[in-house]
Amino acid sequence: MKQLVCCALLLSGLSTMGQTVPAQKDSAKFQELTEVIVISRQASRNKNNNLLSTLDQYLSSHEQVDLIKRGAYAWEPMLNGLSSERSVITIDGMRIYGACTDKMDPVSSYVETTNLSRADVKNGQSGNAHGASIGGSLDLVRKKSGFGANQFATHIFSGFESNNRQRILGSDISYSRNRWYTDFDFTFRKAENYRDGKNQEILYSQFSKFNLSAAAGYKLNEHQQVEASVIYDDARDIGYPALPMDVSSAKAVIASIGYTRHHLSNTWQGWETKIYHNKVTHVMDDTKRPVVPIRMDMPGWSTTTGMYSRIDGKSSRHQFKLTASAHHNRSLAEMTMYPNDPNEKEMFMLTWPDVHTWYAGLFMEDNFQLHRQWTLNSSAGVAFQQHQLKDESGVKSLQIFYPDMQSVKNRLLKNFGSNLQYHPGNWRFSFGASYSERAPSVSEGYGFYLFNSFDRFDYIGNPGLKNEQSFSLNGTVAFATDRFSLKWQGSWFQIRNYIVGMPSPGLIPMTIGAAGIKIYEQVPFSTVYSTSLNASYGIVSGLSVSGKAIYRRGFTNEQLDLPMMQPFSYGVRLQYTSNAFSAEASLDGAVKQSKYSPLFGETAAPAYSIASLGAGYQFKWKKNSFQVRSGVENLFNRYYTTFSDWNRIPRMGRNLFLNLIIGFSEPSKAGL
Ligand SMILES: [Cu+2]
Repeated sequence: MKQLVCCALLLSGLSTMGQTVPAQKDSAKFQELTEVIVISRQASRNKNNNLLSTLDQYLSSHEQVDLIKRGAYAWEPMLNGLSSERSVITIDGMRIYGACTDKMDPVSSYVETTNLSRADVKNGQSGNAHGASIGGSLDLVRKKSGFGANQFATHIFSGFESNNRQRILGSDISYSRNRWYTDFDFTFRKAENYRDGKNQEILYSQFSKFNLSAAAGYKLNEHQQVEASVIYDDARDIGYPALPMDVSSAKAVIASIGYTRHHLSNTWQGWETKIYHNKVTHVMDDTKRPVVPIRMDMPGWSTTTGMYSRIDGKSSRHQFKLTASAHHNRSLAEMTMYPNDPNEKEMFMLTWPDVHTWYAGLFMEDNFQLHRQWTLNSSAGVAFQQHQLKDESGVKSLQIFYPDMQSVKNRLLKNFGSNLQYHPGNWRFSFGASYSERAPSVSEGYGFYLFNSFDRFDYIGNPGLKNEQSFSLNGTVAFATDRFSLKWQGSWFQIRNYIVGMPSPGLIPMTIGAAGIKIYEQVPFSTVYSTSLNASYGIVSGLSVSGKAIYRRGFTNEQLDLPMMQPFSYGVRLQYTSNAFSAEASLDGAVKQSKYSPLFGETAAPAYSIASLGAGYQFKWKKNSFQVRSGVENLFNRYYTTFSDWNRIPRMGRNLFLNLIIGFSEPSKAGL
């Protein structure tokens, strides 16, 4: 094992792993602070060997993204080691709130890779354009065929994964003309329970998902266009082996209409306005579990309506962008407990007492070309947020704990930051400092007896929480030639008034078997830092080796370790590509976790290393294209669990996958 780590360390001096790529040099300067995860299957920059893998697997390739796993489905993304309340996930700039009190439905669980072209990651305060965030933002950018190609294209894809017998089937169709385009796609996935490296079946790890998406655009004239889009996502029978409950149904409808105008003047280059609406329904229960102390139903609903308007422009040495956004969300969740004794009355309570969130914000970005090799990126924003509890009985319940509590709470959230970049030759140096604030989440503010199966405490929200304030520093050193690239990144966050659940010994929990009650409180500050190194080297034409190494650490002002922090982790990948053929071999692993949070119920995640192989072949025949990919993940069937596995459930053992993608495209007759 030691040898493996050493070997990985040596090689990690070398890559850009997976499909993570720096934003293109020639694109707008704003892009330089954005990291891009390529998802589109048609893009040559998509380096993921298993093209039909879930979005979660795509996201997990990025150094800044960690995913908390409660099973095989709906992994919860964390940015820069900060929990998901501290960052914002959007779909094409649209805000969506999950409807689960137990974080079983992150925003990323309501889309499919077929819908998306890429994911844009912004770190820290620079991710404040669509919501108050301190960790950063993840925008899932939809795929669209666009105007003008005069062509019809379609793909049919099918996949199989052996370990959990996941079947994947889908299709996309796009039709584009000079004045209009339409895109349509659907994806269906169904998986049984997976097996770990000891060939044990992980019960309740099955899932099925159907996703349908349609989009259309119409060009009003040379510089104006309207676009409409809808996504319908319907997942059923989803097991969460790390939790005591499963989900019988998780549904989302996500719709938007947008208007874009180009070239308003020499200064103002583009203006985009979008209005959107989405509704999420989450039905959580324990009907499939044979033995439970008490039967429970816990459905949740979340509805969000919003808009944003963004204008960008340039003058001699400045490029600037202004985003105004507003949204309203309604979150409601309830719990009904059915005692085993039929003579006892069932118990009902609101776990999210009809919480309404109003948000309106303004965010400005400027890119100033100071000198040929020097650039200064600055941004600042301000937002107003209101929480309002509309359910009378919910307010009364919380008033048991907080007698002076008001049903309305207003907050003002501010952020600003700067990033200085220096580009001498093949080198790039960047250094930034920023400040940002966030409001407590719905659960942190108003959650009522939310059971956490990791530390086994019932959590109660605290409406009196102050805003969290984050001071952050970040730095990048990168070097790139045609054959060799190296990138080091580091970030440091000091978060004041850090929100964390703390045991409250006098109170009695609701959940049978719970260890006690925790109330969300604020510690004076917590510190979280991350560092990563990526390198790649082209050995000969077509053959390259790449590596990465990541480490994160987080602790409070009293030196208490924060949970879910990535221990030193590494990856090495050898890739070969020719025109038609591609192959890769990779090794990923981590050392034993030494910093973890017993207060959160954590135990040290052991060291592991897993190997994977993959190969692909593609060819064209007349108007058709064929693509076959195959591979094996966890080649040696290792039994392992990682720092981000909830309750340390074991991960999947050996898994063979097969992808088949058939495309057909035809230039259509000119018209319209
Ligand atoms: Cu749930």
